[in-house]
Amino acid sequence: MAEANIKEGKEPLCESGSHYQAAFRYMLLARIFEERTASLYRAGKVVGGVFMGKGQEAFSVGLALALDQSRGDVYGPLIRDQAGRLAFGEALIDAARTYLGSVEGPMRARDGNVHRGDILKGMIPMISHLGSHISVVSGRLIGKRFRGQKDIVGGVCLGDGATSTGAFHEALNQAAIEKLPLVIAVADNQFAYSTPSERQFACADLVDRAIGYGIEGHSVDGTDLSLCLETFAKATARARAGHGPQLVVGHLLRLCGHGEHDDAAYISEEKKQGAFGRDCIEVARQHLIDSGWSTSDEIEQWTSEIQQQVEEATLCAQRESGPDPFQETWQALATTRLAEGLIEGSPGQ
Ligand SMILES: Cc1ncc(C[n+]2csc(CCOP(=O)(O)OP(=O)(O)O)c2C)c(N)n1
Repeated sequence: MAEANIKEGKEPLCESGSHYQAAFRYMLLARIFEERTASLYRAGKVVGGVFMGKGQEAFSVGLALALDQSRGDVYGPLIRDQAGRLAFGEALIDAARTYLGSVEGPMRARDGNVHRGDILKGMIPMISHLGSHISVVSGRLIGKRFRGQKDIVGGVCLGDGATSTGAFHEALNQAAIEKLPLVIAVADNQFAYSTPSERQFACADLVDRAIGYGIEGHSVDGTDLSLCLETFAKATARARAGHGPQLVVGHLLRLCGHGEHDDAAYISEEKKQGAFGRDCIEVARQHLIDSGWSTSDEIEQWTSEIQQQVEEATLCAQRESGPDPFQETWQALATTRLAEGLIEGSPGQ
């Protein structure tokens, strides 16, 4: 029987300073960019919602860095995965252009801010926030299997609320039966909008569900970057080696509202002071200093470089125009690319 529910230990098995530094910088870039975007939203410069990944950056980056775009891995990020998107290769300017409605952006300003992606690069635009996202990534993996492509892993991101939907159960069951090389990252941030976890599921840890589906599960402190990197590296390697779907549950707290329109008044002080209420960026910053991998001066230097980078990207996107309705074809972007034969296996090829 497959090994199930691998509870991650407190100590990471191996670590490299440069890998950890790189992960931290993506986390910092995501945080600073999202804070800038939130302030533009409050100033009325962003149309649509702004959803932040505050508190989830370590978990997000852990999955994205474990995937390998050059091998054809696919990644299905969600609304709180700015850090992972950047780590998987999204250009900051593409994120800024989408939020600011520039026609130069990857979705030509037609899609919701977080509904962006690049199918050719393996980054699947999210179709819904909830469980149906899994089937889209599974479909991509099955397609690659039909074409004989091997050793490819798909990573898909979910929240705890997604695990309460029927689509989650159907998709997990199918992935288990097909033994898909799928890593399902569930960020248990203790809330689905304003519904707390205790009103959503009765098991002690969502990872316990892995046993019922016959798949392997991993439970990790999502505020600890070392453990996140370690856990996702292990889960991805097992998926690639043919051990089937891997359910990775990260325990953390959403350190913001559901979106910037929500003040999160329902998140109690007790939860904020709880074991998973700490800020993963602060934890990682301290770890960099304590391990001697970086000094606080160095981290300050990165912070100001990143602030500059974010400023340049947002200013550039703000100067660009929106789409001209008379020039646009209004076809779905993926369809245009299919028609042009740009997607592997498409009729045009
Ligand atoms: C089928 C469906 N029902 C409801 C919604 C509205 N909705 C969007 S996000 C969300 C809560 C998601 O919570 P969770 O999965 O825990 O993710 P989190 O926001 O905490 O990251 C809901 C109910 C939706 N997008 N799709």
